[in-house]
Amino acid sequence: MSSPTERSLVLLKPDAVRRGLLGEILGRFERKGLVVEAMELRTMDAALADQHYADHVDKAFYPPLKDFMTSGPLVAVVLSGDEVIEVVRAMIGSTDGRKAAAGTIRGDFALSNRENLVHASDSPESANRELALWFPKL
Ligand code: FUP
Repeated sequence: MSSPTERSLVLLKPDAVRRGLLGEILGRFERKGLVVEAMELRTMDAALADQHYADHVDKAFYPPLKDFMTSGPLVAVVLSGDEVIEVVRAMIGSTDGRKAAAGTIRGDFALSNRENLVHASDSPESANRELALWFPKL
């Protein structure tokens, strides 16, 4: 028996909305063969930011990150597909857009360690936690 298809929580961050890159980014995921299971335009409030970034709240970079993430609407997406968590992480590239490999989303479109366009779950454990936070009814 095959295991159920994996899911990842992906955020197209406020810079992606402001820069008009939603279609470009979503199109890459669609062309890869990943499936959009749910999608919503939302604005993160302070409480959701603190929960979503629970591992980072005490770090020096967190206050400006929180300001950025709550600065305007973002698009929250549930993607599914075979090994979607690892596949999407490879497609977005490393955190710092200046160092991310060309061909990745951050490598092609971001020049910042903070405004890096996309969040994606980095493990099955974080995917479960983040999916429950963003899409509790799913
Ligand atoms: P990633 O999983 O690649 O999004 O990276 P992290 O979980 O390490 O960091 C989460 C977010 O914090 C990044 F997307 C951007 C922000 N960040 C900073 O603003 N400064 C840093 O030095 C590191 C991360």
